[in-house]
Order: sequence, then structure tokens, then C-alpha cells
Amino acid sequence: MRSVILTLSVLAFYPLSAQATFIDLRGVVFSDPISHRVLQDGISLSFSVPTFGISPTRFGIDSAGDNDVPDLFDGGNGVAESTGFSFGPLNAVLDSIVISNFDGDDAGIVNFKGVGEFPLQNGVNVFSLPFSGATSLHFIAWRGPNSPGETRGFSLDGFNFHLVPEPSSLLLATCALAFCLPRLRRRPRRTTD
Ligand SMILES: [Ca+2]
Ligand SMILES: [Ca+2]
Ligand SMILES: [Ca+2]
Repeated sequence: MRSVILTLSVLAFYPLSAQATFIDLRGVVFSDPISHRVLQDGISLSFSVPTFGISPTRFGIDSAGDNDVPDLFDGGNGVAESTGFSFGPLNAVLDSIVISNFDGDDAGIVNFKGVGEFPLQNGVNVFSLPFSGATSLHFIAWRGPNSPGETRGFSLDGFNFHLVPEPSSLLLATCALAFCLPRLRRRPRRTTD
């Protein structure tokens, strides 16, 4: 019975699908207001811009001036709003970036350092990019007209990640299973006669 419990415990720690987490930036309260950092499920996500506009349903940049939309990425003040971002320290995969309020007049990009630049669209933007440890600074930026517009601006709603088990931990789990399973096979079955 102890072997069964140990085996089940190992499998519980290492499910076939790695743990997924969605860091929701709408209404977020930064755990570190200086570095604009969010900590969730072991993943640290940090931003470089000092003035974010955060509402219950949107997350954007409140740039200097009154002509932008504070809780969206836009160019209403005559400059394209952008922010750097980085994450770590665990091995993880960035599955997707979720964008909303992205209308026909909007344009934006995400630039992953060393990987390339990709146009954003409304909804779930799938990337499936693996990262190991703390990352370099990547960028999300407005690329539409740098002037106010009725529907201009998009919200950076959040990031989908899943964690990748450390190779040493995975090896430990594999060894534990290798130890337990032969003991289970050798255990004689009870008979009723
Ligand atoms: Ca502003
Ligand atoms: Ca703005
Ligand atoms: Ca818009």
C-alpha cells in the first residue's frame, strides 16, 4: 500500500500535461509596484513602463498627456505607447498573449528579443515559445496612427504560460516510479479460497 501511495504521489506532482497558468492583467495589483511585477504560480512577469492604466476590464499605458486612452495601448498623445516585459525564473512556455478591444483601426506588435516581431490581433495570439530562466526584455507596442480615434487602442488582457518541469526533478520522479513499479508487480494477489 505504501508503494501505491508513493507512486500516486509522484504522478500527482508530474501530471501528463504540465501546469498551465493565465496571468490576468485586467484589474491586476502588482506584487512589486516599483518593477511592475506580477508573481503567479512561480512565474514572475515584469514590465518596464512606469505609468500603466489598469481598469477592471482593460490594461494599457497612461502616457503623458490627456489625448490617449489611459487603459489601452494607443497613440493618442502623438507617440506610440509601448512597454518592455520579461519573465522567469522557471522554465516555461509562453503559450499565448490575449488582446481585446482590437478594432479595424488598430495595429500593434510584440517583439521577442532574438526571435522576431509579430503583429497582434484581437483575441488569443498563439506563440508557444519556450523560455529558460529569466528572459531578456521583449516589447509590446502600438503601431496604429499616433493620433486620437474613437475606437483606437487595444488592451493587453493577459499571458498564458505553462511550466516545464526541471530535468533534475523529472529524473527524480522517473527514478521513484522505476523503484515503485517493480515492487507493485511482485506483490502477490490475494486469493479467496
Ligand atoms: Ca494620459
Ligand atoms: Ca494609452
Ligand atoms: Ca480599439
